Amino acid sequence: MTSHRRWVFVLGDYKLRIEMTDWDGKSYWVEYSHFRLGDEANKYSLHAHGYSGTAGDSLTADWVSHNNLPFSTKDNDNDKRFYDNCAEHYHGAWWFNSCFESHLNGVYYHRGSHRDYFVRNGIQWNALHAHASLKQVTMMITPNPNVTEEMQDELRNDLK
Ligand SMILES: [Ca+2]
Repeated sequence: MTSHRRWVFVLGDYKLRIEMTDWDGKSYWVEYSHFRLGDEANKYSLHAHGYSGTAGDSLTADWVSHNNLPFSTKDNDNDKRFYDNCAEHYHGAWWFNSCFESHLNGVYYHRGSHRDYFVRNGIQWNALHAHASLKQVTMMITPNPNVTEEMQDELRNDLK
């Protein structure tokens, strides 16, 4: 049964909703109609598609996409920056590129200010604030009910 659960996790198709509030008290949301993670061998890579929302797309927009990138932690550097460890530098785990357009596991800064304007290691969603940390963030997933056999095949092929 364990493998069954794992199968569901890897191939499951989810909807992702992220709600964010900044220190001005303004709230924003984004949704990705399809969201799933790669398996352990693929280092839990990010696969998100179908953006909608009010915050702007700092996860999958072409010029800054985090799509298909593996998850990085400070002791597991899978990012695209060869000369640095993004997770260590920015104090949090994420699907780092070199390094990020969004980073929702950053340092919590009261009032949103960073100690250093150029460090940018706070809770970041660059489409909202490139140089200020967010006050509150919630990431939620819910399974997509209508995953067809065809879509499952696509997901399987995608993981090969
Ligand atoms: Ca690196």
